[in-house]
Amino acid sequence: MPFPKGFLWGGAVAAHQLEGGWKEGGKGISVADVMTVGGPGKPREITDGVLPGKVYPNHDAIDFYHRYKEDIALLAEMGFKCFRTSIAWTRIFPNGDETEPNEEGLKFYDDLFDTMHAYGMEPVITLSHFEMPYHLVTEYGGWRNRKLVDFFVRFAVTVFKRYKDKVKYWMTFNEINNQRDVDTPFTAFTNSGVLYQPGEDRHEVLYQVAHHEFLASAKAVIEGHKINPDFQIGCMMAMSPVYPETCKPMDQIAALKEMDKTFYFADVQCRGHYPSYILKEWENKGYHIKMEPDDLAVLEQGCVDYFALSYYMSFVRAYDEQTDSFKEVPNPFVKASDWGWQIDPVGLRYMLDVLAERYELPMMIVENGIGLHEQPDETGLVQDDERINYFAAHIAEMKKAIELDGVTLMGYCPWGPIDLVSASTGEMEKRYGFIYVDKNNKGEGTLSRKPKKSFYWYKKVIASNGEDL
Ligand code: P53
Repeated sequence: MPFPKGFLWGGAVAAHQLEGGWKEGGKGISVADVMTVGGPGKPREITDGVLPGKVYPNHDAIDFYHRYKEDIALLAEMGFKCFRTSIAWTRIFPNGDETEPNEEGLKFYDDLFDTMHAYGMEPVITLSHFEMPYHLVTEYGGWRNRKLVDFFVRFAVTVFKRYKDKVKYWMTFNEINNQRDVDTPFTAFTNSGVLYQPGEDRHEVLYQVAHHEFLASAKAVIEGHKINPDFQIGCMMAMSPVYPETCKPMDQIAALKEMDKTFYFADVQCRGHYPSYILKEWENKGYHIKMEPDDLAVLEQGCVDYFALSYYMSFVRAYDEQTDSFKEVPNPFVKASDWGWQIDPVGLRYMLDVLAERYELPMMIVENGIGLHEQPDETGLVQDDERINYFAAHIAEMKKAIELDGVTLMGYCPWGPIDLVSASTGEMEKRYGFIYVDKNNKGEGTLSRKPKKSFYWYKKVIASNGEDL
């Protein structure tokens, strides 16, 4: 039996991608509320506040805010042992800089967690998942500003205290390493509420921003353990292995350097200090990252308890001799989804093994899945064999990582068990769910929920503790 007893089979979502109710219960405007719908080849627009005539898909999303009882009941029918969601910061501190929390927001998550527990479902909670208060962007410049550390810690401590007997598993920042890509506005804005300004060195800004987030995360870990020593507080990384294109020595360096952009985030959060390759880069580029005297000690003390990761795809890098630079190239050995995400189940085993060897921490896969274009057939059923095959192949590799390679895995939460708003494109029609939601990219539909074929398949997987794929 590769999967231990008590293995956390479940699914994962984020508040802004499914709740809707963007102005209800005293909620403030978040960064997700000023992002329009995009599509393949059409990036989401980040608007200057909420503008008339634009479509903002997160405002209503799939109305989980009002329908969570019905939705949790459906997830329970699949046998979910856990459910990962985030607490919308803006429901608790609508502007982010208040001193007192919003009771109505706290009450909402009390009810949500109680509903989960009624079905024996363990909440797995992200503190910041692409949904920080927009006020912190306009008034403070997002995480560029060190004041955000205290605002975040106040938010974290508030919810830690409130839910100390209801939530055991926490994560601080979702996919904190997404912002390694400084070329698109999306990552800096969703991760950190940062809009790069013309002429500034984006990497230097990124390192300052991330330093504030590392501090906030470490302080949250330290404070969280005081509130409940049983808390398990993790980091959360988007992990995509990067392979060298060939066995040419410089291709190895190309792949390694790309992986380091991600490892840097994990190294600080898991090992408690900056790795030497980053310190050298700062020195070589003349970067000055502002720190206060105690910061490094805080990082050292605030190491995470476990490693949470999302896994969707892998990449390939090559060294380009002509330009003496590194570049991304497609992988001819794997297929890609309609959105160009390269499907690679073996990459999951590879990634888990590398992380286990590097950090020696228990791990939780808190996202994995495939976005598909889907239509119900004439009987109303979505026949999503492609999704079933995707998951079966990934779970089989997970099993090998545990059984053959000795990886410690706490749980598995496929992304978007119920169709929801895509983070990168804002589409409803990039569907991940075991449950179909009747809503399209224009926002039309009845919002009715219906299990897809994969719903019954995943139920069987959970019931057999991963044996029956
Ligand atoms: P969507 C990029 C690369 C890997 C994961 O993504 C990513 C992203 C940014 O979108 O995000 C995570 O909806 C993220 C979720 C997101 C999910 O992957 O763009 O944590 O919020 O929905 C899937 O297809």
